[in-house]
Amino acid sequence: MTTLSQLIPAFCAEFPDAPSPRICQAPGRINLIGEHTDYNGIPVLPMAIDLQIRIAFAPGPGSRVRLRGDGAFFPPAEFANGHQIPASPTGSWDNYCKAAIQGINEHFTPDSFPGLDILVSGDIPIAAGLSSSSALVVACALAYLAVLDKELERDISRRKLANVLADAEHYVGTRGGGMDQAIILLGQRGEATKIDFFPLRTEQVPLPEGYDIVACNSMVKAAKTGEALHRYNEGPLTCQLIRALVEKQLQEDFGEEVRVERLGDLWSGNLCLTHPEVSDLLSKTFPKEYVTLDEAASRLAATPASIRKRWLGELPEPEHGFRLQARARHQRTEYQRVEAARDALLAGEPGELGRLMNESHESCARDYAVSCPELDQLVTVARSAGAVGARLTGAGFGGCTVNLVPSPRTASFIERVKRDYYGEFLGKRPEDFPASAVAVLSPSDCAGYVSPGR
Ligand code: NG1
Repeated sequence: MTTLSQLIPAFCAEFPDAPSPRICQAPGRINLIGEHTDYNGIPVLPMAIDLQIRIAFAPGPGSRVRLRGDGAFFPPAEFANGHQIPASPTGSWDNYCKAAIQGINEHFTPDSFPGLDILVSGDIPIAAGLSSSSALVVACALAYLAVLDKELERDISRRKLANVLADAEHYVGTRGGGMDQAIILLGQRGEATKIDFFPLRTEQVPLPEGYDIVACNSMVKAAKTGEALHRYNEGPLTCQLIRALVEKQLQEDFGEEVRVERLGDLWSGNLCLTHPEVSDLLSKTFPKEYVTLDEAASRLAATPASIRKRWLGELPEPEHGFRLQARARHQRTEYQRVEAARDALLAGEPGELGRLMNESHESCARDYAVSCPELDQLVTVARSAGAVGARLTGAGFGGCTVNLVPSPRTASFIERVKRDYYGEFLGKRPEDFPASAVAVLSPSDCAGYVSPGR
């Protein structure tokens, strides 16, 4: 990554006609537990990490947004700022900047749409489940706010901005929740953060002393574009169908209008069901593993076409129907695990946290089907190499695992993972994978502006 002192001269070389730039940065994140739950309003427990997207920026000419990057992943791009900014093809990196600008425009409805020059640099591995994409969205948003003369906390709170950007990122085609934007904007150095949604709220949680949080990259790219985008969206879309069927069941049980806006509502608000009550409700709603589109339609007194239109879109129907029972079970059990993990951290019980992380991986793999053979192998290797907890982190389908490792064992853990996973399983020579494939991560500061002197 371009260092802070190199960033300003690099910006001036790219944009010789621009005024002197400012700098802002946004960290990646690693999620300790609570996977694929945020979009249902069910809590998560991530931490911001000491890997960053860092950008130098200045007002640009007219309404032009000019983007430059210091890596091959960031080819030059340009677009016009305006009311509705047309998206580039799926997977283009400029879409993340467009998402941020469009989201801020929708929030502030400015009279004019200023230009912006941006030079992006960063060391968060791309498509590794460490949220490089949301870090880019947040960093671009901070830059654009400054150009609009809007100040964080004065004109928009961090909390509000996190919500605005969670919605804004849907622009790129993913139907994600609000975990990434929230932890990137609200995380605190030295601690993990339990995040609850609707309304967004955070609780700082200490990390266990004498343990390291280690990320291991499976080296399977999990870019949420193309095929992987559809696989990711299968989670949020099928959860909408689960929600509708559960709502229907409740209406039948209570004989009145019960509204469930998102699955997390079951545990809060008017319903405030206990975990055993939710478990009973889900067993009743999903007595068998699969629900076909026709069955769902008849249950909801709707047509398959209207179910597609409202919730599923073009999601292909698997041969036996949608696996709603197991997906719903993951939501319920993961909720319990996040709460138990927070309690374990507050009580100083790292062994319990590790156990919950292991269980979470099994649930993500078996019930939610977001793992892959490489991630499964990597957690197996990690556990035998000394991790007390190992699980996939982030969207899954590749990317990284998160591991809880007793600090005295970290060095030998890293050696074992290199030998047994990268060497034996992937068949790579040590020089064929980057040293950063295994990284000890510390909980870092949230996103903000940086003075170049730092
Ligand atoms: P990553 O790992 O950054 O792709 C995605 C979603 C999160 C969350 C996790 C799974 C976005 C921006 N991020 O994260 O909201 O659903 O998957 O827990 O869509």
